[in-house]
Formats: sequence, structure tokens, C-alpha cells
Amino acid sequence: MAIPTEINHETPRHAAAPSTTSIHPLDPLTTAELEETVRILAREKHLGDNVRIASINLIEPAKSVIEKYRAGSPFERKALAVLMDRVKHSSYEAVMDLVSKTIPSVTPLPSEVQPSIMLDEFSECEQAVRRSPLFQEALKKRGVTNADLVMVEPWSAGMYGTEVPEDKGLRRMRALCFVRSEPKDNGYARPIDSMVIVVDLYKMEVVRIEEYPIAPLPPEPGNWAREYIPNMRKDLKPVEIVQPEGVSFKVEGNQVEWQKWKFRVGFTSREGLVLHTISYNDDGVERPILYRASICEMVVPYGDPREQYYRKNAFDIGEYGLGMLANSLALGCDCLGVIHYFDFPLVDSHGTVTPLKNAVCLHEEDFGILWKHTDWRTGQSEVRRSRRLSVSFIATVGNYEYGFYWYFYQDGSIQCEIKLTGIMNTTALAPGEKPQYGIEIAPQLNAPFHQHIFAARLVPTVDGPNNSVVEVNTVGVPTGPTNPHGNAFVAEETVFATEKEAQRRVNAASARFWRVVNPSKKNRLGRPVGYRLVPGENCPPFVQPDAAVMRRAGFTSNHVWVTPYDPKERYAAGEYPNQHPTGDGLPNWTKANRKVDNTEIALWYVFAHNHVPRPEDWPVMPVAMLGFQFRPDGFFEQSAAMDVPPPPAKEHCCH
Ligand SMILES: [Cu+2]
Repeated sequence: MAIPTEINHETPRHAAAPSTTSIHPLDPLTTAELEETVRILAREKHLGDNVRIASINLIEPAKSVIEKYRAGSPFERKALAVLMDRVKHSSYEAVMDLVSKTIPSVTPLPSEVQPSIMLDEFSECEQAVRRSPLFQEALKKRGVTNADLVMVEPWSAGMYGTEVPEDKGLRRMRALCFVRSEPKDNGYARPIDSMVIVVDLYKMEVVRIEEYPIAPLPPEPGNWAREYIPNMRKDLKPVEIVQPEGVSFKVEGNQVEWQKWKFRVGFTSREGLVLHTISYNDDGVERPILYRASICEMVVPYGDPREQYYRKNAFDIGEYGLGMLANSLALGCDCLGVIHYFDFPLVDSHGTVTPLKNAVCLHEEDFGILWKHTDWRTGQSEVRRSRRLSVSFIATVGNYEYGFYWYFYQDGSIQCEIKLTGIMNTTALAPGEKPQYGIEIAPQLNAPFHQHIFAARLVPTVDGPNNSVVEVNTVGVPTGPTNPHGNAFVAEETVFATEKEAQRRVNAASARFWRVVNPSKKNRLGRPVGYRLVPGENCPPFVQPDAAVMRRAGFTSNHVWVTPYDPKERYAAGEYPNQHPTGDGLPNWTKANRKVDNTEIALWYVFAHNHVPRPEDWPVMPVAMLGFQFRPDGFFEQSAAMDVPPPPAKEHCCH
């Protein structure tokens, strides 16, 4: 049964709290709630053989509701289901009221956009390709005799303005192929460079195979599985992380308290880990810092202009969903020490709900020294160990792994760190050929130049709801009467009044950073209290501003954006980047040039790892890290870390 297009006007009731009163309004949907949502969708005839569930997530209550919420009081519980009818070629958003168990609204999506790709479409697409006589024919031409050894890697098709007429209206994937030499080896060592398989995901069948000049398979394997590595080093002694008296954090449901920090752990099928209501207890006063923090979008543009590759630009969050691709983490492997894991349920496109065990890892780490000083005259020495709290998850997106880590420190700092690892996507080279748009990383194996660009969405509430963003540039003062020796330099501050003023890039030449301030809260020195956004590794996008991918990835054109807070403006490339013809998100919203000074804001920080491949990134790339910090800047009266006690003395370091 297909989805009706009329809106169901049944009035929702919000009388009672959900039966599980231990749920907080920001908690992700539970297994029971997801199952209930699927049941209601089925009961109301919104599900059927041809209707697939792209996602079901909590509709987070309004910020004002959360700010006033007290434990035990009733609250709304709503879910947003994105559904797709494979026969009618149409998609819908259904709002589910889990209190009244009704569907207050069903809204069709614009016909030209596509919901994100569903996890089960990957394997179904691979099977569809294997079944195709066109595919078998193409393999034969290339001397590949065993189709079972071919890895069919479906890439989101995007929208480039070069689509042929028969692609119009299709839900498309463009699959690239690699062939293993045996069932367990690394197929990325052997790219079949010369064909792209266009698949219609509505019918789940091959539309056509685009063929290109045939390149020979690279000669060397690139194996990484343990059975292929005969001589592992033998000189590694064990390291044990023990906390004999237990951990220093407290977890109640999804709320975490550690040292003076308090926050909630959330999880969505799209962003994966989300942090909510981050606050710091400053001498008994709970001071808000961030209402919500997540990595909300990413894109990986590849720099290879060849016909079969110029569309390689995956939006791994908006087009696939990192929560759906999250790993179940393993103690002693992904995480070491005394770990608290959060499990979160996921729903597949057929409505089956499965709990993802160990989706998010929470633990403490020793992080070297926090501060130290020795008075060489008196011999007084003080040193403190830095303990940080790590909250993380890891997603596998085809060939790559992305680890997302948020760290909390005892000096009031927060850090976001992304770890990139996994296997590089590859193309083949003819003997003697040198790549123009990549690096030869093994004989006849090319890894193209590409970038991994991430967008963090931060909703700052630094000491209250209304914040502003200030840019700080350090500049040298010209030599002259006020600077006769030429040594003067100053930090110049500029407050962003509007969205357009707030579209900025990093600048190493002025050591640029940004302060999020609360103009109505002054510290004892008369300056507004603030937190500093400290950029880490970053660079601009290297595709041309008029490249087709920039229509959808326009958010990458700036590193900083500030918008007035709007809970509907959630993702930097908009709600539905998959096949979006014109693109949406930050470039679109900010055309209005709204006021962003001393109001509720969202701060978007976009940061890029520029991947110029190395042979040492092969066969599995050792972790590369990038990210940013959010550090107190005039928020506290002095260092917030002075009351951290000395470590238990093992030597004379602290006496
Ligand atoms: Cu890379």
C-alpha cells in the first residue's frame, strides 16, 4: 500500500508523558518507540511492499521547552519518518506523535530530491549489478571470469547538470568496481577502472554501463588482514589501563557528569553522535556553554576530472548517514580502559529495529600534563596530570573509516577530533603511466587527490541564549611614531552583525580565531564572557567555485558561518543533498543576511583535511587527525584547572 498524499488532520494529544518516565525529551528514540513508530506507520497504511523507510529520528523539542524542562514533567515525543515509495517514485516526511499515537502530518518531498541512500540499498544494488547480463558481458570483455570476486561500490550519483535524459526522475547510484584476487583480499588494490554502472534504485536494476578505455589490473596485492601479514613485530609489551577505584564520571540514562561538566549523549541515524546541553559547574553555578554540538555534514570531493570520476563527491552524512554506518565498538580494540558504552537502536529500510551495541564509547584518558611550574629559586614544583573525558563513535563508509571524538578537559576546554583511516579509493595506471591527478602509491595503483571536508554545527549558549561571534586578527602595527621600534602588534576584534559579515575563512597570516561571547554578561574585567573557537588543520576547497559539486557543497566555501538559530536549519548542505539539483543549506539560508549579533545563533565551522596521498597511506591509512577546540576565553576569572589535585606521588615531582 502506498502513502496517501493528503495530510491527516487528526489532532494530536499531549496529555501524558510517555510511559517510560525515565526518558529525557532529548533522548534518541528507544527500540520500543521505533517499533511503535513502524507499527503506527503500518496501521495507518503508510508502509507496504514498495515503501521503504529512509530514516526515523526524534524530532527534538524546542530549545525553550528543554530549557524549562524539569524531570517528571510531561513532554511531547515526536518522530520524523522519511519514507520512499519505489513504485510511485515519491518520498514523504511523516510526523509521528508518540503520545497520541497518531500521524499529525504527511508532507511530500519535492519531486527532484532524494532521501539519503538506505543501508540495505547498498547490498541490493550489488546483487542487482551481479544479476545484470550487461555487467557479465562487461566483465567478460575485461577478462574477469569470476563475478563473485567483484566488489561493486555504489557511489551517490549527485547532480551535475550532465545527466542524460533517461536518468531524469531516477533514484540513481553510480557503481565503481574493484576485483579481488581471492575472496578475502583487498579489492581496492585492483580497480576495474574502465566502467561505471548506473543503477536505478527504484527498480533496483542496471540502467546502463558506461565504458572507458580498459586499463590493466595493478600487479601487487595490498593486503591488510592479519592472515596476510606473516612477520608481525614481537617486542610489544602489554599496556593496561586500570582505574582501581572506578571511573570519575557518572552516567544516568544518557546524561553524563564528569568533573564539572554535564551534558547529554544523543545519536541520530544521520549525524551519529550528538552532544546536548553542555554546561560547566562553576563554583556551584551551572553555566551553559553549548546547547547542541554535532558534525552535521561532510563531503569528499575528488580532484580527478576524467569522465568516470568527476562525480566522486560523497556527502557521507547527508547522502548515507553516519549513524547508520556506525561500528559496534570493541573493548581493548577501539577503546582501552574502563569504558561506558551507549547502545542506540537503528531501524532499517524495512522497519526492522536492531540495537547497535556499543555505538558510543565514553571513557577517561590520561592526557599528559595539564600544567606545571617550578620556582627555580625556591625549588617549589607543581605539576598536574591532565585527565580528559572522551566521547566517540566510529563509522565505516565504504572504503574509509571516520572516528569522531569529543574531548572534555579540566580547564574548561572542549575539543573535537576526527580520525581518518581505512583504505584509499584507487584507480589503475597503465605500465609506465604517471598520474596527473593523484599519486602512484603502489605499482600501477593511483590514489587521486581529494579532500575530506567536515561541517560542525554548534549552538552556543555561552552563559545564556543570546550570543555574538567576534573575529580576532592579530596584526603588526606599522613602524611610526606610535611604534618607533617596529615591534608592536595587536589583536583586533570585529563583531559580526549579519550573516554575510560572518562568512569567513581561516587565516594563518593573522592567527585568526573567533570568540563566541555573551554581550550581556561581563566578566570581572569588564569584557563579555566568551569561548574561543580555535581552528586546527584547515584549507579551502580546491574545486573551482563554478564546479558543479559546489552547488550542493556550497557550505565548503567558508570555514565559518553564523546564522540565527533555527532548529529547521540542521545540516550545512540542507536536508536532502542526495541528487539535489540546486543545492541547499548555508549558502541558501544566508542570502537573507539575517542579524546574528546578540541573538540565539548557530555557529558552523567547516574544516578540511587535504589528502595528497602517500605510499605510507597504503594499504590501510594510519590515522590522520584534524579538528578544532572550543576553549574558555574570559569565561572564567582565571585558569579553571587550579583546583585539580596533584597526582599521587611516585617520585618527588610534587613535593
Ligand atoms: Cu583521504
